[in-house]
Amino acid sequence: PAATILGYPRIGPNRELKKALEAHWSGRLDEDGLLFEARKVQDRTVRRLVQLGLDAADSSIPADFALYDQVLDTTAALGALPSRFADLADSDGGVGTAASFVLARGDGERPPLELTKWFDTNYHYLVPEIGPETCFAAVAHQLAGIVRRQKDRGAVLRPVLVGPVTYLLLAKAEDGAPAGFDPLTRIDDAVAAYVGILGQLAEAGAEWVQLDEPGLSTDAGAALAAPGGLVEQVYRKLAEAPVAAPGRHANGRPALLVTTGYGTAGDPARAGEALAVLAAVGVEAVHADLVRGSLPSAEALRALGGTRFVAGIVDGRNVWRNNLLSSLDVLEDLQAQSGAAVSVGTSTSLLHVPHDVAAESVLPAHLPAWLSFADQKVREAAVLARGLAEGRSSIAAELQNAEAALRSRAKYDGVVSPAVRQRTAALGEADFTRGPAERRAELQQARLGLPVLPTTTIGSFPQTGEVRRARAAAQKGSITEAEYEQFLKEEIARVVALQEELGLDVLVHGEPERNDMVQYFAENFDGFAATGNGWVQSYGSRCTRPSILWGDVSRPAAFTVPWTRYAQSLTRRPLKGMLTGPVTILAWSFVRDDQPLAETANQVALALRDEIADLEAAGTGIVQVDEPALRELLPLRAADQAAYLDWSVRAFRLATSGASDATQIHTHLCYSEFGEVIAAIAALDADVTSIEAARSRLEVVADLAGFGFRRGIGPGVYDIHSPRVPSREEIAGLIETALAAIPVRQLWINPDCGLKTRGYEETAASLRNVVAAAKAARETLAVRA
Ligand code: THG
Ligand code: ZN
Repeated sequence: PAATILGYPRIGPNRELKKALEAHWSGRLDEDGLLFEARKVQDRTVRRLVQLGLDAADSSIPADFALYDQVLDTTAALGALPSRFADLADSDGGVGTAASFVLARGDGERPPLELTKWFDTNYHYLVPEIGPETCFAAVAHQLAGIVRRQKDRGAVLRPVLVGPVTYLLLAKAEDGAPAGFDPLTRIDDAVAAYVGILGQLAEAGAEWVQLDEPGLSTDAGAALAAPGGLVEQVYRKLAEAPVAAPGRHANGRPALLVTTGYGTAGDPARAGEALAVLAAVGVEAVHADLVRGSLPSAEALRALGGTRFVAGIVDGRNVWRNNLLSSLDVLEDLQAQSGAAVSVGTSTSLLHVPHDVAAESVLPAHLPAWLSFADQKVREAAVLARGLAEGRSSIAAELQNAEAALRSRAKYDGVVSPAVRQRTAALGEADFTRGPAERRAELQQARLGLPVLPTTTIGSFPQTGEVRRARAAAQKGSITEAEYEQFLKEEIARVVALQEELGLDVLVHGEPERNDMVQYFAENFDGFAATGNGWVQSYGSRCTRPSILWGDVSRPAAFTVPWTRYAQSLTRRPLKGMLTGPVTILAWSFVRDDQPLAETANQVALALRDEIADLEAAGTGIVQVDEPALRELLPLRAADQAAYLDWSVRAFRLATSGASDATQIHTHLCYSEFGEVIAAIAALDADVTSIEAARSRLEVVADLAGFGFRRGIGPGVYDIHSPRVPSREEIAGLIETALAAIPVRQLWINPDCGLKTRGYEETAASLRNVVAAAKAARETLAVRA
């Protein structure tokens, strides 16, 4: 294939698959109905990709149609059920659609497979659980069925699986496996099953199979990709597989395309070596990410020999229009240097970007021409492939259009704002530093007068259907702005009254005015635009609509202040102002690619700093700046992590260090695997940090104590990820655990995370128990003292 993509958004241009899945899970659509809807999305995708320039006859189109998650589908194709789900297997070891949803969502007493971030993205996959006894079989029935059906319709697709090395790298040892068990020790059994799957797919009509090995771009995977290593052994076996099926290749198996992505596969100092290793054992095509990863060396390119090279030059992770001219320069160079045939591809699957810029109606007029969503990216790959094959003149008009768009972007008003540039250029160390922490603590305590073990929540209260309906009505104009504001005020008043009644010490306004904690800030900052339909899958049927940060960022006017001030006017207890931190704002948006992230982060930080100053001026004594995504952007390679942590911590400090020493700065982080970033979290220098902890039964307090964490800390004592109401005794036990490791004057009592997704009934009952447990602990402490 001359042009291809690694994968395409699966959710449907109008979230058709999301809606069908949710209808199915709620009982409104049976399995046949769901599969019918899923096939409609698949057929539409194939039609659309042909329209956009891919060839339906030569395996250019990936069959990448997971209903929930591609790692889950690989688990299903391998029949690799964890023992706790062993009963879900069909008679031949297969895993059907209903069974796969049990893995994804759990049932009755069984929790689902764990969700974890897919590399350094905002997509989450279901973690395979592998033990010494896990079965591996060749049961790729669904995938083979898709290939067969599309073949009947005239399209020879290229089925996609997660490759065996990455699959086991991403897996965790199942509960009950011997201590230190490494899923990779099961590689031979897994490879044997992949060999069988290649046969099943060949029989279904596949001529090529795509095996995704992005795991080779991590430190752990890179170590396996060196010559003579595990990757070489695995792919030699797959390439030599004795597959008995009618196909084009000598031994009957389909041709193999091995993709990498999310960085440089293998040793970054020897870029391309991992690809040469794969080529040498007989893999027919290899792919490299040329956006995040390095260009393969000339030596590696020569070593590719007859192996096709898929150049991942169209960015699968961001939305900016490709610089076709500079891409073509690179591609021509690659073609000249490698004996290999070069195809044009995407750096990763297009899963990470929305479907189509043309479906946008609310973007500011200047933006669409600068952007490329999935459909535009497919065209870019096709155009580049044509330019490479037929010469620049064959794509002269496209090159010119892309150039014109880039030029207009570079000089557009607001892309560079002199006022913002002057401000970042003038920053000095003092702008990143607050007064001594002990002094701050004294001033804050004198001002706030909080009891020991102060209780609070993370910020959001349940977003009821009523709140969402009111927001939608305001957007449509079916209620007036004044009516909407009145509605929000009543909602805030209710939430404040509830917290007073519950007896919480530090209150919040509940955030009913916010849709998404990043989009809300994007809508109120200059240099940012929100999309209308730019949905991107986050996990399963859940999507987010990342905003687009296109210009220099500043904050034209205070926007959280009116809500915070109103809420504070209703209570004498301290009420927190709530902001989202600079790193999270970047992590959950599409960010301009024409300057370093650190520079953009500082601009966002200054906008937040302005908002904090206005909150202080309005009398707010506590401001929380959430950074749930601080760990998300952490680079995959250890060698790159220190530089990232340096700029990200500095951005947080820049946002918060304009606050007076008497203003208490809180932050919230959404994860409990704390160890690797604990020093960075301490360096944020927040006065109080709340973290997720309840699910791991407060294991994290040992890390905190070991590190010598000095500031206020609120390890969550109420797991808000489930509707379950924790009992007072249970919470009391967690507080005891915390007190055993953390000095009492540092400890805060709070839930794990925001309450946005919970219902009011369980929230009130749970918070009542949280407050009661905290009060009981205070009394015990007073007696002991
Ligand atoms: N906001 C943004 N990005 C995020 C999160 C967020 N990335 C990481 C994490 N949180 C992802 N988790 C979720 C959780 C829930 C939903 C999406 C991502 C979700 N989405 C709604 C849906 O798909 O129906 C749509 C929400 C909406 O209307 O905006 O429930 O919090 N930016
Ligand atoms: Zn959280």
